[in-house]
Amino acid sequence: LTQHASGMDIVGVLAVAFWAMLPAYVPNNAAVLVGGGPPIDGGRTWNGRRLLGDGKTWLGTAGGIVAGAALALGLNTIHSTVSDAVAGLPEFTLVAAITLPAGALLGDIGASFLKRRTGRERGAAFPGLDQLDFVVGSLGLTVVLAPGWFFETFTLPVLAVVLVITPVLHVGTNLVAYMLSLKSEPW
Ligand code: CTP
Ligand code: K
Ligand code: MG
Repeated sequence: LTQHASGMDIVGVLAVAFWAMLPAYVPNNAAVLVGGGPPIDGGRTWNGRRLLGDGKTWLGTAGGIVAGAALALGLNTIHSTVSDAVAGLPEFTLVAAITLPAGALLGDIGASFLKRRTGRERGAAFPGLDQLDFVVGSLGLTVVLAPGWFFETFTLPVLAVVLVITPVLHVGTNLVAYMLSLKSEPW
């Protein structure tokens, strides 16, 4: 296969962005599947509203982190094979394999906190925040705890592509989950 000696073409940038973010994309969907049981906030309220709400559970959070980390380590095992076709795909360090999904769910939890503070009930939409909370969380936690891996992987073009494809993928997967009756709202 031909590969340009200098720079990476747009397909390469897209591939790196998607590959690197997969462990951050999966946890929210995994949480939908395994979520349930005691909520993280234990039912506590603040100014008459739930701290986070029943939609943020220990089980969903743990399941999402395990799913995302397992995916990252799974991608590592096929890395050498896939690298023959696509150059520049990163291998996940153990720390990045954990911070990507954990940060994604932290961002989602932070968004729920903001939703409750702004009077939105569980499941209410918060356009913009819904699509980007987990990107900010996963990239934020990763840049802090795995800065070397972060800057090696997320060059400016890759970061730009992540910010464009993430909302699109988020809207698409949630719509599919809704149509499959896995999720009660299409966002
Ligand atoms: N979920 C969970 N734990 C998490 C995140 C999600 O158990 N940390 C599960 C819950 O069953 C949740 C569902 O996944 O209802 C959908 O997730 P999400 O849309 O993020 O939660 P909402 O129910 O919409 O709640 P909120 O308004 O607080 O975002
Ligand atoms: K959410
Ligand atoms: Mg929701």
